[in-house]
Amino acid sequence: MHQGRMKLGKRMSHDEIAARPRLMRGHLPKLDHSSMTKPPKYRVVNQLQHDADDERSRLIAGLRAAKASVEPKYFYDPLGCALYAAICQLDEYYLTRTEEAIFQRHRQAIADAVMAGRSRGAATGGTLIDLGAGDCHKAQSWLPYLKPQRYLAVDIAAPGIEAALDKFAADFPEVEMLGLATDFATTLSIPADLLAGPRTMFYPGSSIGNFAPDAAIRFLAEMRAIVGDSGGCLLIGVDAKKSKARLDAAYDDALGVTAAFNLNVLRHLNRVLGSSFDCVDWRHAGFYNADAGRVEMHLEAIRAVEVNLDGVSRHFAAGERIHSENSYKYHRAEFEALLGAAGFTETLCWTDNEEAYWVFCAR
Ligand code: AVI
Repeated sequence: MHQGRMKLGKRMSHDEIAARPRLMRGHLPKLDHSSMTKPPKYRVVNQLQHDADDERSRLIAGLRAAKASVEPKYFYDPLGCALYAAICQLDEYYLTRTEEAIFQRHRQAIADAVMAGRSRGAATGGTLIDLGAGDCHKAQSWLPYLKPQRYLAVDIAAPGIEAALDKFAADFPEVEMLGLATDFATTLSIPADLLAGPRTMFYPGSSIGNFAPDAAIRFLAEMRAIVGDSGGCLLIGVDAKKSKARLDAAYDDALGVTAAFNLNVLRHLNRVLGSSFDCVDWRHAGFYNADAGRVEMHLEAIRAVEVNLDGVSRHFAAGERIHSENSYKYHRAEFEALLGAAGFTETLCWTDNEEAYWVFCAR
């Protein structure tokens, strides 16, 4: 007998009616046969070797150093990710909008350039490797054009990859969905069994700017090695050098979203380290350093503060800074030189009317 069916011959009280399991007609839960019979829609490989002690020691050493610094990866806790998504919608932060406008305007030409190497390699759809994939939304508009056989989302956030692929797989059932959780800021190595056919590396958002130029060359060379002679290429977005006024505004917006993004690092550090940073003691500094060709972000102590770092007090004088990010900007020729140093020999470039942003296809 069904648990929820009324017993004959006995009237149910109001309380019994309210408490009965909702298995009556019209409320029968549907059995999800698909999840019982179909294989999972995606596969995620986790390469993250989390050495918490090592990470903690590096973090503390950076904060205790005479010139204190923290790695930009500490921006991206859940609130930091939400604040970064908000930054991308700011009037001042032209990067995301401009890149998307270039993609939209030149979608077919860029897709043709990406596919142009295919005759040299296998003629199949190959693998689209989305570096820093996040919620995979940037790749979404490319899939119908590049028609890969496989899509590989690479990101440091393993749970984020699974959630994104779960949604993405339903929209593109013909594409094999794979994920790789790894910290590619350190090194990029993709297991061979995740790759098939020509390899297209997709690295949008000008995130390459967050590497110092020598580290950027190292990382681009790793990408070049993965493309190999498969007939694939690298499709990458890069922010251009421009006026200090425009860059200062992009990294210190009127609403204070970038300030919140930067200050949130202190909350994240308190959680990770048990430190005693108080956001009210600090202010955001974000500005273009034209001599270094980069935007710098710092957290600056408003007043002298003592911060408990792992049981030891660290004194920060008023005006002392913690360096939290660099975002390098490139003239077209400068970035082409970086690509050349990394082993790419052919490049194509698209830009907007103001030459505020570059999209390169390199092989
Ligand atoms: C993720 N990265 C490309 C951003 C940038 O512009 O360097 C991070 C960011 N920092 C402040 N605003 C946005």
